[in-house]
Amino acid sequence: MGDSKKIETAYEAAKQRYAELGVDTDVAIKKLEKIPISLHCWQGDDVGGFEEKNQGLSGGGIMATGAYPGKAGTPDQLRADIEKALSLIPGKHRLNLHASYAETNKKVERDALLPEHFATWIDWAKQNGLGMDFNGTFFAHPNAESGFTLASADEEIRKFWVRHAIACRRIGAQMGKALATPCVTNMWIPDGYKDIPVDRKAPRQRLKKSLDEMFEQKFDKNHLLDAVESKLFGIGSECYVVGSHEFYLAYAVQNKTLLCLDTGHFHPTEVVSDKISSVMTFLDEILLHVSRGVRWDSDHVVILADELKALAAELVRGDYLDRTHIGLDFFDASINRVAAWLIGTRAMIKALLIALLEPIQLLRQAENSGDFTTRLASLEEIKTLPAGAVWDYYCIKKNVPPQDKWLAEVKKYEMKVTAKRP
Ligand code: RNT
Ligand code: ZN
Repeated sequence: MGDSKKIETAYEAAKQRYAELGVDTDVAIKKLEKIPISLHCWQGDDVGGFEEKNQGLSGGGIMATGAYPGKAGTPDQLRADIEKALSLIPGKHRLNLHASYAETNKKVERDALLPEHFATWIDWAKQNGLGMDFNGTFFAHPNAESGFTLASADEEIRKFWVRHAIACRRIGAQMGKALATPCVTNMWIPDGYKDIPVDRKAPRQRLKKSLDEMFEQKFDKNHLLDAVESKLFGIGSECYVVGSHEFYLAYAVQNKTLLCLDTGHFHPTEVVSDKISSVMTFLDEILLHVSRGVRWDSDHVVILADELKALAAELVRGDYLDRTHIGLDFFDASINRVAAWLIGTRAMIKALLIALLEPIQLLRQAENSGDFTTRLASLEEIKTLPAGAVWDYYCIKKNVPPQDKWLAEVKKYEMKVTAKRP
């Protein structure tokens, strides 16, 4: 029996098993194929970007570690790597770009960036049928060396970053217009203190002022959606981060922006899965940065962990998928970077599939009738339902390698392409 035949047979058996629990696997697959994941460009080159003088990440509150060979060194290499990754991921997805990936002939300051500096990216996205999302780059820059950007007490520096944000929103709006799908433009700043501050108030007031200035201009929501991203602490901002969760949640509610919840930006026992239904009671839409926190790091490659499954389950159970933009945010320089994208993105899609296959009626019935014994027992039993058989079938239906077969493709690409890079 050929591999595809085996997968189809296993799928038929899985379909029957799920049907017994009132779940239609074909319907789950139909829903799954409509969920785009925004693939972050920065996994491909350790958040390096293509500015004239590559400043690296120092001082930015984030850090890529590892020295695996073969990282993308040019925009064309990065695009080729992303194309390779996308060719091995089922479904239609999006590209999430940072402002530092502009393509300019000569040095263009960040506050002078224009949509034309992203024309090649936009054309490429169009050719590949990808929507685009965008991010301001508020780190790895001389004007970020003090550790403060939009919340800086230095008015010239603060204004510089406000101009950068305004430039980014114009670029995002142009991306959305050109690709006929709204571009979620996210703002994350590293601002904070390594040690205990005595004034927690003034920087937050300055940040509010900057945000108000940045978001003054209104754009068509079909082109641009603004998002603000909170964080608990960063490297070098352990004691105080200006843009905390409370700060941005309040700002987003008051100003009707999207809130970006990065799953690596909270206390280790605090989970984003529990926050979705709270913030969605007050916000129209959210952006997710799906990541994996490990001890002090917030950016490990996403895996199919319990919390990822819980997050996906919340999106499905609450019917929030239409109001949620799912982006990824991790950067691991210690393994093959194309494989990192694939591991993380495939894990995210698997989690969504498992959520869509959940026999929710049974579970709700148990909960609503107060039968918590059945609820817990059922939650345990469904963990070993044959979701893997549905996943493999979904992969072959979408013409991408099922199981671990994508890895051989990545190794081939490594030998032929990435390993040859200087
Ligand atoms: C940093 C934020 C931010 C970055 C990217 C590169 O803690 O998560 O989203 O990771 O913008
Ligand atoms: Zn993030």
